[in-house]
Amino acid sequence: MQKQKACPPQVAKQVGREKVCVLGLGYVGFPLAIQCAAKGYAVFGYDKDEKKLACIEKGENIVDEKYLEALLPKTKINIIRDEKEMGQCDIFIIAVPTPVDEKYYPDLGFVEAASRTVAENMKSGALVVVESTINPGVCEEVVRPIFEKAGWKVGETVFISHCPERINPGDPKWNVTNIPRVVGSFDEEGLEKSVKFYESILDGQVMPMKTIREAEAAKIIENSFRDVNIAFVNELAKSFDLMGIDIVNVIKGASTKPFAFMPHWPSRGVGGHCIPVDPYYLIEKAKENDFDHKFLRSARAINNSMPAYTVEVLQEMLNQIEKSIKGTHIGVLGVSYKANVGDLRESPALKVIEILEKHGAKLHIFDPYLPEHSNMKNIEEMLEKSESVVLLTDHSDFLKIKPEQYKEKNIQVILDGMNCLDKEAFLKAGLIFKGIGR
Ligand code: SAJ
Repeated sequence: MQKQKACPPQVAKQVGREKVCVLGLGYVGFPLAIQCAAKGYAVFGYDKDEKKLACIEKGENIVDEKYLEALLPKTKINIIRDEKEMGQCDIFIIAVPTPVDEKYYPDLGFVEAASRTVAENMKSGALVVVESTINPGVCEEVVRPIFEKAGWKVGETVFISHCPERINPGDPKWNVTNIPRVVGSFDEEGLEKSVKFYESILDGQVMPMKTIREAEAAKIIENSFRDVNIAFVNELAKSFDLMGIDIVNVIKGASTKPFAFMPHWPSRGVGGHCIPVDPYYLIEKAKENDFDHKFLRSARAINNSMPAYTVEVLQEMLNQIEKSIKGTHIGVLGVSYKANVGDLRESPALKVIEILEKHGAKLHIFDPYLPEHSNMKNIEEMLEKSESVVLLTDHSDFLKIKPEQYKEKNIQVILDGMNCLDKEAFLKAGLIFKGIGR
């Protein structure tokens, strides 16, 4: 009898390994899919954006994460365009956006749609993990009913968990391969399956929570914690501006305390898809119990007031040279909400730009990461055309511009909306220089 040919190891490994389907291939889902493939899972990706799918099929790194470059060549994401193909998968990760609408109400539409797609196409016994940021109760009140309506029995023919994403875009140290996670489920078996899965793909702690609501709440308080701490220093910045105290130096001083102090920094405002959004999930959910998160609401109001405050500060600076915003050529450095990435979501820079335009400023905008939102080709052109400059994003390139470069273009007023420039050097050069709270 002919000897059975042994499968070469790489094929043998593929036979029988679990299949993971990631729904939502953005800054959360794409790195996760790559990491699962790197750890030996057969990975399938599902997304509504055909352009994104085409790039992934070409093996492109569709997010600005350097650490993925090394993983990409040896991984493969099989794109699913026909939802029925999901029937082969053992694990589903839902990593779709959970934005807030114009009234700051949580928009769970994407999570509901993804849950329905899985519920209609999965096979019995699959594990479904929601990674999208959701408020406490969503898995119980929104996700679970969708699966039960499709005939699945939670804890028997479907296992549902929540493992909140903790991706920090552009972070050189923490990423999907090593960020510790919390995970909660409706039942012991679902929890076990989830902990086993996450321990198999990441080198970091995976903490099982007692309930799925605890897992939902953990993420919300992580980001609300950040929002209120930023609001704390933003309020101090306004107060210390009136007292002539440099808040940044004060925070640096306070940071020498080796315990019980965690520095946050005032700025032109709080942007991004997490920090300014997540607290509203809690604020809105608590209303169902007639509870008013006054503190969270005040923090949101303070942070939302910073773009207007930034313009007020600029107005005072221009007045020192008998100018007003109206008709003045103002250079804007940065549009992105965060340094060294091109991301406009909830960007405070957009709000500052809107107010400056309303005041009749002539804006010369440059963001190297967002050329389509710039009307200047580079820093030189912006300096050439501007009479004053406001920095709104602390991109590394902007920190290299020397005070002399502003001076030689007769730019006298520089507002550092991110407190990232060398204040002393600008003052020494005889420029009118202010930050936010300094
Ligand atoms: N900001 C301040 N002052 C600060 C810190 C941030 O004004 O002291 C502003 C930033 O300019 C930005 C916004 O707040 O506009 C958000 O900044 P961020 O550093 O929090 O950046 P994000 O939105 O990428 O937040 C992510 C979050 N990660 C997840 O939700 C998984 C957040 O939890 C992290 O704490 C954060 O990264 C981080 O630590 O960098």
